[in-house]
Amino acid sequence: MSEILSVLEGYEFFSPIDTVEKMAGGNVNASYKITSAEGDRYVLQKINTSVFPCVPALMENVEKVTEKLRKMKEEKSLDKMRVLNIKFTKEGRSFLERGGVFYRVYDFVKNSAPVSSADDALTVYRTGKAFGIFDALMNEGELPALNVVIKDFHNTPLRIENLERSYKKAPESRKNRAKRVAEYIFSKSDEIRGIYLKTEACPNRIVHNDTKCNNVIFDRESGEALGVFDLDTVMYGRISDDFGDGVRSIAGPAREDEKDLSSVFLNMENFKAFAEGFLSETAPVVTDGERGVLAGSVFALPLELSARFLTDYLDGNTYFRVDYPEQNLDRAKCQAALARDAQKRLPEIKKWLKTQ
Ligand code: GN1
Ligand code: MG
Repeated sequence: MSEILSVLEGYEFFSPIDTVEKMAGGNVNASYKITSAEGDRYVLQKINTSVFPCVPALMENVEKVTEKLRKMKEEKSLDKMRVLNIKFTKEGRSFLERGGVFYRVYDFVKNSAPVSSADDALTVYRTGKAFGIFDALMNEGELPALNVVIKDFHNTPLRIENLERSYKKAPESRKNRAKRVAEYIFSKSDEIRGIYLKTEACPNRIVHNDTKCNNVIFDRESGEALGVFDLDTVMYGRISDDFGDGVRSIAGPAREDEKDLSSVFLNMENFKAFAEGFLSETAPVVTDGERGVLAGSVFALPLELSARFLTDYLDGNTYFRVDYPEQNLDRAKCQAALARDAQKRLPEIKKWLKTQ
Protein backbone atom coordinates (compact mmCIF):
# COMPACT_ATOMS: atom_id res chain seq x y z
CA MET A 1 0.00 0.00 0.00
CA SER A 2 2.69 2.52 0.95
CA GLU A 3 4.55 1.58 -2.25
CA ILE A 4 1.45 2.36 -4.33
CA LEU A 5 0.77 5.60 -2.50
CA SER A 6 4.33 6.76 -3.04
CA VAL A 7 3.98 6.00 -6.77
CA LEU A 8 0.73 7.97 -6.92
CA GLU A 9 2.59 11.01 -5.60
CA GLY A 10 4.16 11.18 -9.05
CA TYR A 11 0.76 12.03 -10.51
CA GLU A 12 -1.46 15.07 -10.39
CA PHE A 13 -4.77 13.97 -8.90
CA PHE A 14 -7.59 16.32 -8.17
CA SER A 15 -8.71 14.70 -4.95
CA PRO A 16 -6.96 12.56 -2.32
CA ILE A 17 -6.74 8.79 -2.76
CA ASP A 18 -9.31 6.85 -0.80
CA THR A 19 -8.80 3.15 -1.54
CA VAL A 20 -6.34 0.88 -3.32
CA GLU A 21 -7.59 -2.60 -4.26
CA LYS A 22 -5.68 -5.40 -5.93
CA MET A 23 -7.44 -6.46 -9.13
CA ALA A 24 -7.77 -10.04 -10.32
CA GLY A 25 -6.86 -11.23 -13.80
CA GLY A 26 -3.84 -10.88 -16.06
CA ASN A 27 -1.03 -13.39 -16.14
CA VAL A 28 1.74 -10.85 -16.52
CA ASN A 29 1.31 -7.39 -14.93
CA ALA A 30 -0.14 -6.67 -11.46
CA SER A 31 -3.11 -4.26 -11.41
CA TYR A 32 -4.63 -2.12 -8.65
CA LYS A 33 -7.87 -0.19 -8.69
CA ILE A 34 -7.43 3.27 -7.19
CA THR A 35 -10.44 5.26 -5.99
CA SER A 36 -10.19 8.89 -5.01
CA ALA A 37 -12.22 10.57 -2.26
CA GLU A 38 -14.49 12.00 -4.95
CA GLY A 39 -15.04 8.61 -6.53
CA ASP A 40 -12.72 8.98 -9.53
CA ARG A 41 -11.18 5.64 -10.43
CA TYR A 42 -7.90 4.64 -12.01
CA VAL A 43 -5.99 1.48 -12.75
CA LEU A 44 -2.39 1.42 -11.61
CA GLN A 45 -0.21 -1.32 -13.05
CA LYS A 46 3.15 -2.58 -12.00
CA ILE A 47 4.79 -3.58 -15.27
CA ASN A 48 6.43 -7.00 -15.38
CA THR A 49 9.86 -6.12 -16.68
CA SER A 50 11.01 -9.69 -17.14
CA VAL A 51 8.30 -9.89 -19.84
CA PHE A 52 8.61 -6.27 -21.03
CA PRO A 53 12.26 -5.36 -20.43
CA CYS A 54 12.11 -2.07 -22.32
CA VAL A 55 9.30 -0.04 -20.74
CA PRO A 56 9.95 3.18 -22.74
CA ALA A 57 9.54 1.21 -26.00
CA LEU A 58 6.43 -0.51 -24.65
CA MET A 59 4.81 2.74 -23.56
CA GLU A 60 5.80 4.52 -26.76
CA ASN A 61 3.72 1.90 -28.57
CA VAL A 62 0.77 2.30 -26.18
CA GLU A 63 0.89 6.07 -26.72
CA LYS A 64 0.94 5.69 -30.51
CA VAL A 65 -1.80 3.06 -30.55
CA THR A 66 -4.14 5.08 -28.32
CA GLU A 67 -3.49 8.20 -30.45
CA LYS A 68 -4.34 6.30 -33.61
CA LEU A 69 -7.49 4.81 -32.06
CA ARG A 70 -8.62 8.23 -30.86
CA LYS A 71 -8.09 9.69 -34.32
CA MET A 72 -10.09 6.89 -35.96
CA LYS A 73 -12.84 7.16 -33.36
CA GLU A 74 -13.27 10.80 -34.23
CA GLU A 75 -13.03 10.30 -37.98
CA LYS A 76 -15.71 7.61 -37.91
CA SER A 77 -17.81 9.15 -35.13
CA LEU A 78 -17.59 6.00 -33.02
CA ASP A 79 -19.09 7.81 -30.04
CA LYS A 80 -19.57 4.78 -27.84
CA MET A 81 -16.09 3.38 -28.33
CA ARG A 82 -13.75 3.84 -25.38
CA VAL A 83 -10.04 4.24 -25.82
CA LEU A 84 -7.53 3.43 -23.10
CA ASN A 85 -6.59 6.74 -21.48
CA ILE A 86 -3.08 7.09 -20.12
CA LYS A 87 -2.61 9.29 -17.05
CA PHE A 88 0.61 11.20 -17.49
CA THR A 89 2.99 11.82 -14.59
CA LYS A 90 3.75 15.28 -13.25
CA GLU A 91 6.75 15.22 -15.59
CA GLY A 92 4.48 14.39 -18.52
CA ARG A 93 5.57 10.76 -18.94
CA SER A 94 3.38 7.73 -19.61
CA PHE A 95 5.18 5.62 -17.01
CA LEU A 96 6.98 6.13 -13.74
CA GLU A 97 10.08 4.45 -12.39
CA ARG A 98 10.77 3.95 -8.68
CA GLY A 99 13.94 2.10 -7.78
CA GLY A 100 14.04 0.05 -10.95
CA VAL A 101 10.32 -0.84 -10.76
CA PHE A 102 8.04 0.54 -13.47
CA TYR A 103 4.43 1.65 -13.08
CA ARG A 104 1.74 3.28 -15.18
CA VAL A 105 -1.75 4.63 -14.53
CA TYR A 106 -4.84 4.49 -16.77
CA ASP A 107 -8.33 5.87 -16.30
CA PHE A 108 -10.81 3.24 -15.15
CA VAL A 109 -13.80 3.09 -17.48
CA LYS A 110 -16.95 3.66 -15.43
CA ASN A 111 -19.72 1.05 -15.48
CA SER A 112 -17.56 -1.36 -17.35
CA ALA A 113 -16.40 -4.90 -16.79
CA PRO A 114 -14.57 -7.57 -18.74
CA VAL A 115 -16.00 -11.05 -19.22
CA SER A 116 -13.71 -13.90 -18.27
CA SER A 117 -15.53 -16.33 -20.49
CA ALA A 118 -18.75 -15.97 -22.36
CA ASP A 119 -21.39 -18.43 -23.23
CA ASP A 120 -24.16 -16.30 -24.66
CA ALA A 121 -23.78 -15.96 -28.40
CA LEU A 122 -24.31 -12.20 -28.44
CA THR A 123 -21.43 -11.50 -26.02
CA VAL A 124 -19.19 -13.82 -28.01
CA TYR A 125 -20.18 -12.08 -31.25
CA ARG A 126 -19.50 -8.68 -29.65
CA THR A 127 -16.08 -9.84 -28.49
CA GLY A 128 -15.17 -10.91 -32.02
CA LYS A 129 -16.49 -7.65 -33.38
CA ALA A 130 -14.52 -5.57 -30.86
CA PHE A 131 -11.25 -7.20 -31.94
CA GLY A 132 -12.34 -6.92 -35.58
CA ILE A 133 -12.97 -3.19 -35.15
CA PHE A 134 -9.58 -2.82 -33.49
CA ASP A 135 -7.72 -4.59 -36.31
CA ALA A 136 -9.67 -2.76 -39.02
CA LEU A 137 -9.13 0.70 -37.47
CA MET A 138 -5.45 0.13 -36.80
CA ASN A 139 -4.83 -0.77 -40.44
CA GLU A 140 -6.62 2.10 -42.12
CA GLY A 141 -4.90 5.27 -43.29
CA GLU A 142 -1.45 6.19 -42.07
CA LEU A 143 0.04 3.46 -39.90
CA PRO A 144 2.31 4.27 -36.96
CA ALA A 145 5.72 2.62 -36.73
CA LEU A 146 5.77 0.38 -33.65
CA ASN A 147 8.58 -1.10 -31.57
CA VAL A 148 9.04 -4.85 -31.36
CA VAL A 149 8.38 -5.27 -27.65
CA ILE A 150 8.50 -9.08 -27.71
CA LYS A 151 10.24 -10.61 -30.69
CA ASP A 152 8.66 -13.60 -32.46
CA PHE A 153 5.63 -13.39 -30.22
CA HIS A 154 3.48 -15.70 -32.35
CA ASN A 155 6.27 -17.71 -33.94
CA THR A 156 4.83 -21.09 -32.97
CA PRO A 157 7.69 -23.23 -34.38
CA LEU A 158 10.14 -21.17 -32.32
CA ARG A 159 7.95 -21.59 -29.23
CA ILE A 160 8.19 -25.36 -29.78
CA GLU A 161 11.98 -25.12 -30.16
CA ASN A 162 12.13 -23.22 -26.88
CA LEU A 163 10.12 -26.00 -25.29
CA GLU A 164 12.56 -28.60 -26.62
CA ARG A 165 15.44 -26.71 -25.06
CA SER A 166 13.74 -26.34 -21.69
CA TYR A 167 12.60 -29.96 -21.74
CA LYS A 168 16.17 -31.19 -22.25
CA LYS A 169 17.55 -29.29 -19.30
CA ALA A 170 14.63 -29.55 -16.84
CA PRO A 171 14.89 -31.48 -13.57
CA GLU A 172 13.85 -35.12 -13.98
CA SER A 173 10.72 -34.85 -11.81
CA ARG A 174 9.23 -31.97 -13.80
CA LYS A 175 10.27 -33.56 -17.06
CA ASN A 176 8.39 -36.74 -16.15
CA ARG A 177 5.23 -34.84 -15.38
CA ALA A 178 5.54 -32.86 -18.62
CA LYS A 179 6.43 -35.87 -20.79
CA ARG A 180 3.03 -36.76 -22.27
CA VAL A 181 2.02 -33.27 -23.23
CA ALA A 182 5.53 -32.41 -24.46
CA GLU A 183 5.54 -35.44 -26.73
CA TYR A 184 2.15 -34.49 -28.12
CA ILE A 185 3.41 -30.98 -28.92
CA PHE A 186 6.63 -32.28 -30.52
CA SER A 187 4.58 -34.68 -32.66
CA LYS A 188 2.75 -31.67 -34.16
CA SER A 189 5.91 -29.78 -35.01
CA ASP A 190 5.88 -30.42 -38.79
CA GLU A 191 2.20 -29.58 -39.19
CA ILE A 192 2.72 -26.38 -37.21
CA ARG A 193 5.67 -25.41 -39.38
CA GLY A 194 3.47 -25.85 -42.47
CA ILE A 195 0.78 -23.55 -41.01
CA TYR A 196 3.41 -21.03 -39.92
CA LEU A 197 5.00 -20.78 -43.36
CA LYS A 198 1.64 -19.93 -44.92
CA THR A 199 0.87 -17.46 -42.12
CA GLU A 200 4.24 -15.76 -42.47
CA ALA A 201 3.54 -15.13 -46.16
CA CYS A 202 0.48 -13.02 -45.21
CA PRO A 203 0.52 -9.20 -44.91
CA ASN A 204 2.30 -7.76 -41.90
CA ARG A 205 -0.33 -5.63 -40.17
CA ILE A 206 -0.81 -3.93 -36.85
CA VAL A 207 -2.59 -6.50 -34.71
CA HIS A 208 -3.50 -6.86 -31.06
CA ASN A 209 -1.65 -10.14 -30.44
CA ASP A 210 -3.46 -10.93 -27.16
CA THR A 211 -7.11 -11.29 -28.12
CA LYS A 212 -8.19 -12.89 -24.86
CA CYS A 213 -11.86 -12.25 -24.16
CA ASN A 214 -11.02 -10.48 -20.90
CA ASN A 215 -9.13 -7.83 -22.85
CA VAL A 216 -12.45 -6.39 -24.09
CA ILE A 217 -14.53 -4.23 -21.79
CA PHE A 218 -18.29 -4.19 -21.84
CA ASP A 219 -20.91 -1.70 -20.70
CA ARG A 220 -22.45 -3.17 -17.54
CA GLU A 221 -25.93 -1.99 -18.44
CA SER A 222 -26.25 -2.44 -22.20
CA GLY A 223 -23.82 -5.37 -22.44
CA GLU A 224 -22.25 -3.72 -25.49
CA ALA A 225 -18.51 -4.01 -26.07
CA LEU A 226 -16.89 -0.62 -25.41
CA GLY A 227 -13.42 -1.30 -26.68
CA VAL A 228 -10.25 -3.32 -26.56
CA PHE A 229 -7.83 -2.78 -23.70
CA ASP A 230 -4.45 -4.23 -22.72
CA LEU A 231 -2.48 -2.81 -25.63
CA ASP A 232 0.92 -4.13 -24.51
CA THR A 233 1.42 -6.59 -27.32
CA VAL A 234 0.07 -4.49 -30.18
CA MET A 235 2.74 -4.86 -32.85
CA TYR A 236 3.06 -5.70 -36.52
CA GLY A 237 2.00 -9.30 -37.01
CA ARG A 238 -0.60 -11.51 -38.63
CA ILE A 239 -4.34 -11.02 -38.38
CA SER A 240 -4.91 -14.78 -38.23
CA ASP A 241 -3.09 -14.86 -34.88
CA ASP A 242 -5.71 -12.47 -33.47
CA PHE A 243 -8.40 -14.70 -34.89
CA GLY A 244 -6.97 -17.96 -33.57
CA ASP A 245 -6.13 -16.57 -30.14
CA GLY A 246 -9.61 -15.06 -29.80
CA VAL A 247 -11.23 -18.38 -30.70
CA ARG A 248 -8.91 -20.14 -28.26
CA SER A 249 -9.96 -17.91 -25.43
CA ILE A 250 -13.69 -17.71 -26.08
CA ALA A 251 -14.54 -21.06 -27.62
CA GLY A 252 -12.33 -23.10 -25.31
CA PRO A 253 -13.04 -23.93 -21.66
CA ALA A 254 -13.87 -21.11 -19.26
CA ARG A 255 -10.70 -21.80 -17.29
CA GLU A 256 -7.35 -21.89 -19.07
CA ASP A 257 -6.17 -24.43 -16.50
CA GLU A 258 -9.27 -26.68 -16.55
CA LYS A 259 -8.22 -29.97 -14.96
CA ASP A 260 -11.10 -32.09 -16.19
CA LEU A 261 -9.72 -32.63 -19.68
CA SER A 262 -12.77 -34.63 -20.72
CA SER A 263 -14.70 -31.36 -20.58
CA VAL A 264 -12.24 -29.49 -22.81
CA PHE A 265 -13.40 -29.00 -26.37
CA LEU A 266 -13.82 -26.31 -29.00
CA ASN A 267 -17.34 -24.96 -28.76
CA MET A 268 -18.42 -24.59 -32.39
CA GLU A 269 -21.27 -22.21 -31.57
CA ASN A 270 -18.85 -19.84 -29.85
CA PHE A 271 -16.36 -20.29 -32.67
CA LYS A 272 -18.98 -19.23 -35.22
CA ALA A 273 -20.25 -16.29 -33.16
CA PHE A 274 -16.71 -14.99 -32.61
CA ALA A 275 -15.80 -15.49 -36.28
CA GLU A 276 -18.96 -13.74 -37.47
CA GLY A 277 -18.22 -10.75 -35.24
CA PHE A 278 -14.55 -10.60 -36.20
CA LEU A 279 -15.16 -11.01 -39.92
CA SER A 280 -18.04 -8.53 -39.96
CA GLU A 281 -15.38 -5.85 -39.43
CA THR A 282 -12.28 -7.29 -41.03
CA ALA A 283 -13.73 -8.91 -44.18
CA PRO A 284 -12.99 -5.84 -46.32
CA VAL A 285 -9.29 -5.92 -45.44
CA VAL A 286 -8.66 -9.67 -45.19
CA THR A 287 -6.94 -11.07 -48.30
CA ASP A 288 -7.56 -14.54 -49.73
CA GLY A 289 -4.22 -15.63 -48.32
CA GLU A 290 -5.24 -14.47 -44.85
CA ARG A 291 -8.60 -16.19 -45.15
CA GLY A 292 -6.80 -19.36 -46.06
CA VAL A 293 -4.87 -19.48 -42.78
CA LEU A 294 -7.73 -18.66 -40.40
CA ALA A 295 -8.68 -22.30 -39.87
CA GLY A 296 -5.09 -23.37 -39.13
CA SER A 297 -4.78 -20.65 -36.51
CA VAL A 298 -7.60 -22.23 -34.49
CA PHE A 299 -5.35 -25.27 -34.01
CA ALA A 300 -1.97 -23.46 -33.90
CA LEU A 301 -2.79 -20.90 -31.19
CA PRO A 302 -3.86 -23.29 -28.41
CA LEU A 303 -0.86 -25.45 -29.28
CA GLU A 304 1.41 -22.40 -29.06
CA LEU A 305 -0.01 -21.47 -25.65
CA SER A 306 0.40 -25.04 -24.49
CA ALA A 307 4.08 -24.93 -25.52
CA ARG A 308 4.56 -21.58 -23.76
CA PHE A 309 2.91 -22.73 -20.52
CA LEU A 310 4.84 -25.98 -20.53
CA THR A 311 8.15 -24.21 -21.17
CA ASP A 312 7.45 -21.96 -18.22
CA TYR A 313 6.56 -24.93 -16.01
CA LEU A 314 9.85 -26.63 -16.95
CA ASP A 315 11.79 -23.39 -16.39
CA GLY A 316 10.34 -23.01 -12.88
CA ASN A 317 7.43 -20.57 -13.52
CA THR A 318 9.36 -17.41 -14.31
CA TYR A 319 7.03 -15.86 -16.90
CA PHE A 320 3.31 -16.40 -16.17
CA ARG A 321 1.94 -15.66 -12.74
CA VAL A 322 0.92 -18.89 -10.97
CA ASP A 323 -1.30 -19.56 -7.97
CA TYR A 324 0.25 -23.00 -7.36
CA PRO A 325 3.41 -24.69 -8.66
CA GLU A 326 1.71 -27.04 -11.13
CA GLN A 327 -0.60 -24.43 -12.64
CA ASN A 328 1.44 -23.94 -15.81
CA LEU A 329 1.46 -27.71 -16.31
CA ASP A 330 -2.35 -27.77 -15.92
CA ARG A 331 -2.64 -24.86 -18.35
CA ALA A 332 -0.40 -26.64 -20.84
CA LYS A 333 -2.44 -29.86 -20.63
CA CYS A 334 -5.69 -27.97 -21.04
CA GLN A 335 -4.50 -25.98 -24.06
CA ALA A 336 -3.09 -29.16 -25.63
CA ALA A 337 -6.47 -30.85 -25.19
CA LEU A 338 -8.08 -27.85 -26.86
CA ALA A 339 -5.60 -27.98 -29.75
CA ARG A 340 -6.26 -31.70 -30.18
CA ASP A 341 -10.01 -31.13 -30.37
CA ALA A 342 -9.63 -28.10 -32.66
CA GLN A 343 -7.51 -30.12 -35.07
CA LYS A 344 -10.21 -32.77 -35.27
CA ARG A 345 -12.73 -30.13 -36.19
CA LEU A 346 -10.61 -28.47 -38.88
CA PRO A 347 -12.56 -29.93 -41.84
CA GLU A 348 -15.79 -28.60 -40.34
CA ILE A 349 -14.17 -25.24 -39.55
CA LYS A 350 -12.77 -24.90 -43.07
CA LYS A 351 -16.11 -25.77 -44.61
CA TRP A 352 -17.94 -23.23 -42.46
CA LEU A 353 -15.37 -20.46 -43.13
CA LYS A 354 -15.88 -20.93 -46.87
CA THR A 355 -19.54 -19.98 -46.41
CA GLN A 356 -18.58 -16.65 -44.82
C1 GN1 B 1 -0.75 -13.33 -21.03
O1 GN1 B 1 -1.31 -10.76 -19.35
P1 GN1 B 1 -2.39 -11.45 -20.06
O2 GN1 B 1 -3.09 -12.40 -19.17
O3 GN1 B 1 -3.33 -10.50 -20.79
C2 GN1 B 1 0.17 -13.39 -22.25
C3 GN1 B 1 -0.62 -13.82 -23.47
C4 GN1 B 1 -1.28 -15.15 -23.20
C5 GN1 B 1 -2.13 -15.06 -21.96
C6 GN1 B 1 -2.71 -16.40 -21.61
C7 GN1 B 1 2.58 -10.58 -22.86
O4 GN1 B 1 -1.71 -12.32 -21.22
O5 GN1 B 1 0.24 -13.96 -24.58
O6 GN1 B 1 -2.07 -15.54 -24.30
O7 GN1 B 1 -1.38 -14.59 -20.83
N1 GN1 B 1 0.77 -12.07 -22.47
C8 GN1 B 1 2.09 -11.96 -22.70
O8 GN1 B 1 -3.62 -16.28 -20.58
O9 GN1 B 1 2.84 -12.91 -22.79
MG1 MG C 1 -4.26 -8.91 -20.67
